[in-house]
Amino acid sequence: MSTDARTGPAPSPTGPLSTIDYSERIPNNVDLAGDRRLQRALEGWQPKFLDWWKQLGPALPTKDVYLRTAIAVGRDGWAHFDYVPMEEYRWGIFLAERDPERTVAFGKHEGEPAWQELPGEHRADLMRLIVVQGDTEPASVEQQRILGNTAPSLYDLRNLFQVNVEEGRHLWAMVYLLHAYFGREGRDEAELLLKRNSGDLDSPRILGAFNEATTDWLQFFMFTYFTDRDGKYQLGTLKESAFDPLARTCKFMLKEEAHHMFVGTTGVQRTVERTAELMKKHGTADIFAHGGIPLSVIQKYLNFQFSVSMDLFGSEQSTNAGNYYSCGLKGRWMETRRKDDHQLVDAERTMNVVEDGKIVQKTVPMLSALNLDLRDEYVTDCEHGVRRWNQALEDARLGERLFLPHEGFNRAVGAYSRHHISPQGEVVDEATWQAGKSQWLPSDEERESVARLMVPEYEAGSFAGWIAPPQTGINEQPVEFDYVHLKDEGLA
Ligand code: BYC
Repeated sequence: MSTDARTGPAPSPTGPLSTIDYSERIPNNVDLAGDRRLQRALEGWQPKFLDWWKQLGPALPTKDVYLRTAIAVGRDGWAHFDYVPMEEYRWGIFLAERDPERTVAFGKHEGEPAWQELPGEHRADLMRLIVVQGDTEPASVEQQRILGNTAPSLYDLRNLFQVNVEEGRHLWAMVYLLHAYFGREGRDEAELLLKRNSGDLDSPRILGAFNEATTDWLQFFMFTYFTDRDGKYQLGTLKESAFDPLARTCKFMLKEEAHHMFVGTTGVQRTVERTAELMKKHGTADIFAHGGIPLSVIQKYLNFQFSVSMDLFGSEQSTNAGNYYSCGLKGRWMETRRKDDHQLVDAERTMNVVEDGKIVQKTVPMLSALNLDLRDEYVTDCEHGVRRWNQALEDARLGERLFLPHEGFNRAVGAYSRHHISPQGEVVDEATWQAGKSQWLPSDEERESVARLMVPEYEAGSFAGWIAPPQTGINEQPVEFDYVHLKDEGLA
């Protein structure tokens, strides 16, 4: 197949309208050609993005990858699969369909038509939210840059690359908003999104979890389970925004996000399944020597990624969050399904705080605690995966179980950040924390032992020994499908 045939004009979608125009340099469904200035500005940013991708995107050289690309923003049109060379992936700008009847669902503008233009008074706050969101997208690609070198299978390698190209597209989504609505300042911020880098001492990414190294594939699966899930919840609140272009952008991003979390849920599950198998076979929990990852180490990875992802919700009590809500900038999860006044001026709730060495509850205004409201929804969702992983242990007739650590464990942001809390939720002193840390979080040696298991498996249908194969392949292809064509034939 020629490159043109692979990446040329998109087939007609079978679903509803708003086909994405692939004849443009920047594929889009926002009639970019109708705004020459904006088009030129974004075409000026495009080569910088491609340079960044080349330098900090996936390091493994590939010929082409079996990827999903959106061809229309309709029910059926958004997921089209084909082999695509990674560097020729068509990153573009896709917004969900506009609903001309849409009104603001909460806050002081409730009932008014959603905003098609940017209100000057909310310009700074909206830009901040868009920049923070935008900053996470390239950060995750940078964090995952070298994972391709140790992929446990071609199936997993494809999934990694799918996640990477979509995070790249999510960056495009935020850059479009910055260019289209925030003038020179927006263009400057778009440049900075490529200048800050994950883990860079001088110019790090904005949020903590996006500066942590993704050391190995277990960490990647935990990241896509816990950290991408923060993405799901944050996008879910921005999807409610009165600023309609932001709402429509996030609505479309959420569709793509679902696959990322699937990669995390099933990746951890397959790791647990293999661990259980090896534990039974060898009659021991200490299975590093037998080529598997001990359950205790999986728990420590879980503890780490859950706690740094909890930090991404900000402080439990935040006047920022209350203001965003009252002004209509950022709603709550499932805002329109909530049965209350959508103003919350008199509403209250309880939250946990540490007082005199104990965790106690205090009552606070609901408006001040909206980061916590969202985090609670997130934690409930996180529990589903843990139940699923424990089912795998139960199916293997093992007594051990995984669990989410206490919300206060290992926290750097919010009410617990000045205290030490054990995974079981006990407030502990500095000495106990230092002594306990090695039982609760992965040590350098454990990370090295995990890294030693990360040998690449590039033969179609083969899987590294530490992980079980998936139940089914991607897009109804078999598990042994040749998902990635590697550049150096010697690698495969
Ligand atoms: N690390 O008042 P507070 C995703 C800052 S993930 C470092 O509590 P607020 C994805 C905070 O910025 C979703 N700093 O914060 C996943 C603020 O700084 P400024 C990303 C932190 O504003 C996987 C200050 O502390 N999207 O999409 O109520 C792969 C005071 O904090 C951290 C969003 O986050 C931290 N963890 O809430 C790819 C949505 N936490 O402003 C992608 C947009 C807080 O005083 N962002 N700070 O300089 C927001 O809604 C809010 O900015 C936050 C913070 C929820 C993050």
